[in-house]
Amino acid sequence: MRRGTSEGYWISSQIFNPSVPSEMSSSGRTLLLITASSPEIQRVRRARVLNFQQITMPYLAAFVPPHWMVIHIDEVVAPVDVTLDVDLVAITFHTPSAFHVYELAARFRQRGIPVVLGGPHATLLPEEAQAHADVVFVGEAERQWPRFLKEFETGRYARRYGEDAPPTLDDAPMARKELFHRHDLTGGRLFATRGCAYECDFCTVATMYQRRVRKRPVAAVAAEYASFPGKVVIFWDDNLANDRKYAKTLFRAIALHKKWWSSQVSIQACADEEFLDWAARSGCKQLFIGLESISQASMDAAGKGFNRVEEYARLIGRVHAHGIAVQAGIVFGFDHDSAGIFEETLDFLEAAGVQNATFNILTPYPGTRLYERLKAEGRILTHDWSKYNGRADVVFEPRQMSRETLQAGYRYANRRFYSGRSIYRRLSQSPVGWWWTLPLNLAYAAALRWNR
Ligand code: B12
Repeated sequence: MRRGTSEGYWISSQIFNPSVPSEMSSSGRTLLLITASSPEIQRVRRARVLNFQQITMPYLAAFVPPHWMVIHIDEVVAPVDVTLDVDLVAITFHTPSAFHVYELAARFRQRGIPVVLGGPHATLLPEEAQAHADVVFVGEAERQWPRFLKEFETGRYARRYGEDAPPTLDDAPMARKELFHRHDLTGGRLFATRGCAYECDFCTVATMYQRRVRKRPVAAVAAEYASFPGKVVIFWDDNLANDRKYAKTLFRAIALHKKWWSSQVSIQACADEEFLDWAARSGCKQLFIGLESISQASMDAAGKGFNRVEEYARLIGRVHAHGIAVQAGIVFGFDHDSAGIFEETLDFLEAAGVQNATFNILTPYPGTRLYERLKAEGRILTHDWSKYNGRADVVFEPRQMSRETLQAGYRYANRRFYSGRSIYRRLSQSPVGWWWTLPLNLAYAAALRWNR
């Protein structure tokens, strides 16, 4: 196995020299896996300092038979060379990269190379994706992906693959780390569970995973966790606290490895002292919590009324008391949001001493109840998917403010949160993990200024 050529490809099986394409297929077939990220979304995300590894393709690679050579290109780190001589191309993509991916697919298909599309957007809009692909995967692929590869080798395969019932994760393999693009200290990425028990109206997860939460066996997750050479691991779970009993067992199993980890959880878990205690003891350094809004009316209307706004400050305090930093997920643009929401939210985050935040502009992704409602109300402004980026563009008509106010409010939130005054206020209010939260805040502040 080898990795990280100067061209930025991550490949397996044999030395890969793009200038000598005939070498590639000599030992079998060659599969090109692409983790797509359009130039537009990369521009929008420029101010995000951390360049995270997506595991979807290294994970799907683990199902590929050994006689295939696998190349992985993650567009966050390298452009796709559409002249590569491969037998099959498979692409995973989010909604904002859809048009870009359709162009990429066309370039390969013009050369007679079959293209398979899958991931969130293809799952939510399979008919649209089908017009640009030879094969479309709808939803999860644990059972159908290996079946398709076998059928592909015989030359007889279907145009569409999907699962009637979501697969169990009992035998989920480890992702192939040699296909990761990050090999530094922050390189550990895995998932323990899949799906979310809730169905908030703006979120696509319930539709993508057929409203079912599944868990990998604790021993398998602990073994994958231990296999990362670096100190820092992120669980890419939708909600690691879906089943708190499972989570606590997992925390006990990983504690002995003395690594640091982070994941996404719903705020109710923060009322569970035992959960926080074991999270901290097992090395949890930060929890990403979907606070979404400090307006209870917005949370109730979005089907996330279990987020009790009056409890936020106390629960964040509990997380901090366990030495765990908080990254708040915040969304602006709900129907109950008026122009005052930006300042009120920032006042709250500063008073609560929140260490990090991800701000989003409400975006009605297709397949969500939010999309259906706004469409029925005639409030969807565009179907240019590249604008469904949640950061730079407003794609619907907000109820209580203009589009410009929403955009300006989003920018204000980022600028104020990463201003020297706010960083000082927040981190002195709660100095938890200041030795890493301070440099990270300063790096975000610099990146925002640089990309203004
Ligand atoms: C980790 C993560 C990230 C990371 C990782 C890096 C990345 N490049 O995406 C970060 C934080 C950077 C990120 C960023 C973004 N993300 Co994100 N992210 C996730 C998260 C939480 C987990 C994804 C994951 O790794 N799952 C684990 C793998 C194993 O599962 P999987 O991807 O579902 O794959 C399975 C199947 O779907 C299928 N499959 C998937 N793709 C393919 C392709 C083929 C060919 C086949 C056969 C099968 C297949 O097979 C797998 C096995 O069953 C998801 C939520 C979710 N559950 O999907 C959101 C999610 C995918 N993200 C989302 C969004 C919107 C974004 C951003 C646009 C946010 C923003 N405004 O910037 C950016 C875009 C980034 C980019 N560069 O393009 C949305 C997508 C909605 C949509 N309609 O597209 C999701 C669903 C969150 C949500 N709740 O709505 N994200």
